[in-house]
Amino acid sequence: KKLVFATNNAHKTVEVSNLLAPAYEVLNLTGIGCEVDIPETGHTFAENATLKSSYVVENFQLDCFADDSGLEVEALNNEPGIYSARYSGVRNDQTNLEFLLQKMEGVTNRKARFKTVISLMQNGQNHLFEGVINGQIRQEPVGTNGFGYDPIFEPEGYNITFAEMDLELKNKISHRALAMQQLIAFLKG
Ligand code: ITT
Repeated sequence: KKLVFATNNAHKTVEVSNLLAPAYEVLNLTGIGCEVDIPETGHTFAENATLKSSYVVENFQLDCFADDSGLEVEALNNEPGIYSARYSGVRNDQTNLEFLLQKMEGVTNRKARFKTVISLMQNGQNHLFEGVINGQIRQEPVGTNGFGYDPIFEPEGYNITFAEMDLELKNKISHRALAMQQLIAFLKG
């Protein structure tokens, strides 16, 4: 069975495809011939996830799901949040990570959490699933796996960053994995 995932983020596609295999084959936006960067004008993860999933329903008449996610840092009033993908003003993971580390210079409260909200549009109905993981922001980036802020995020209960984990471990514990587990349970009915 095929499931449409309304994303342009190749890293998200890899993580999600892995969680849905072998039961489902995942088609991302490129996979359905959608070349658009869907506008994310909402004020919450849920609103933005719904904007992405609804866009595909309206323009391609396909049921689908979308993921809106980001990093909330306590000492930064939960920034970058929904602005995680372009926190520094540009859409570049490395630049955004360095920008965040700079803001955290001298800050002792390193508490942060990653959040994912998934919107599943099925038969005209919107179903929302949320995943959260707590952790802390490292002083320096470590690790080369994953994407985004992974090299500076150490999840609670571990002494390595997301970027030091293999896909299998990140996919057991991450915000996205937790939201996906709920989506999968829902799909199983
Ligand atoms: P789509 O909207 O096309 O799905 P995107 O990259 O724009 O892709 P978001 O709007 O949800 O996705 O922005 C999420 C940003 O938050 C992403 O670019 C990363 O910087 C960060 N992020 C989200 N999940 C992450 C993860 O698992 N590890 C590291 N950073 C993550």
